[in-house]
Amino acid sequence: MEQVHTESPREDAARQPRRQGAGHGTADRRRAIRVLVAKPGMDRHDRGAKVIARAYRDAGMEVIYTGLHQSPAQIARAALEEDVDVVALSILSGAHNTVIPRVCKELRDLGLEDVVVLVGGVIPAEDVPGLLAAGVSRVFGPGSNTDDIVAYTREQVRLRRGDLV
Ligand code: B12
Repeated sequence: MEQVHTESPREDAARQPRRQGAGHGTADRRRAIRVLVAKPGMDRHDRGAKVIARAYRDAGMEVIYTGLHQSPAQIARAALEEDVDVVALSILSGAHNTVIPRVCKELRDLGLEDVVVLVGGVIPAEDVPGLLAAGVSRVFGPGSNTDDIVAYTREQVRLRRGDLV
């Protein structure tokens, strides 16, 4: 990965299969939300990814940014190694229909079904249903409010951790 760790990687995560039910324990409910911000494919538009990474960080979340040009397998592997709650994919290249479902599949193949997958960038409205069917929780287009994104992300993680307050 190219850059930015807010804390050191969890090395043990790479060697062990993901815990069954991870995220549902009391301790897990209290831990800071961990977000992998990723740029899949050949897209060089990185402003949106950096805006989102900063918004999450300012909201107290732990953020790992992959940098540019990540393959679906690299993104899924990073999600496993970093033990994240959220994979936040930013894509403006037009390749979303190909790349995003592959990321979702790679995550499933690694047993990461409980990770929240969010997508943002330039995504035509007619492509959104296909991305949701592939496993994406929600798609955020240009002009999306970062407070709304942070609030939605918190809510989704809370639901997945079984914290229904
Ligand atoms: C700036 C820009 C560039 C810059 C990029 C600089 C950079 N380092 O990012 C430069 C000049 C390099 C560039 C190059 C190109 N660009 Co350009 N670019 C733009 C432009 C004008 C603005 C993008 C931007 O930075 N917006 C500001 C950021 C903050 O907004 P954002 O990324 O949309 O993010 C917001 C939301 O989408 C969302 N979000 C984004 N990511 C995520 C992720 C998550 C998880 C969440 C929750 C939310 C979220 O939240 C953010 C805040 O609201 C857009 C047009 C547009 N209006 O979008 C075209 C645009 C993206 N570019 C386009 C094109 C075609 C290109 C080029 C191919 C042009 C060329 N022929 O060379 C190249 C491709 C370069 C490459 N290899 O990728 C097209 C893409 C078309 C498509 N997808 O179908 C667009 C849409 C222009 C157009 N209307 O045709 N570009």
